[in-house]
Amino acid sequence: MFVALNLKDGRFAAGTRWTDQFSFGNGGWDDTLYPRHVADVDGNGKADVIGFGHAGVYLGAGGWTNELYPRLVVDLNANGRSDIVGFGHDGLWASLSAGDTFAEPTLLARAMAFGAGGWTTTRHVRIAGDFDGDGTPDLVGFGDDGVYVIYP
Ligand SMILES: [Ca+2]
Ligand SMILES: [Ca+2]
Repeated sequence: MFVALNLKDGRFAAGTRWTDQFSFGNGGWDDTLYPRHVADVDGNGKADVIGFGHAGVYLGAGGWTNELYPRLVVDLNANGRSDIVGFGHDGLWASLSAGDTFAEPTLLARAMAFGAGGWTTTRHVRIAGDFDGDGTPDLVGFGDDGVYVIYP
């Protein structure tokens, strides 16, 4: 994993290697199967790396491929710790950060999923944004017939 730090003047430093983990050459991290995200999981103000590996997220096993079951990393409950949102087969799941681990996933809604409307990553973008202005992220999906919003 290479990191290019922001020099705060519109430029970035040259990328330097911080770890050999989470790479295709060391562990077979292929992004179509095992996406990686960067977010602040423990709330210390510094970014952490989250890898959705074969054995879990290091969390939730179960054949999650990026093509059918995208995952987002957002701070769902606005406590400064990034949480995981997964669009699984039958719905939208969330796993809250406990700082150094994630809680068991819970089903938020039976919507915006491959098994709940035929949603796929290539045709139906799903993102997070605070649409009602309450300070917590909402989940937005661009479906076949319109835009859907879930307020978790
Ligand atoms: Ca959180
Ligand atoms: Ca909101």
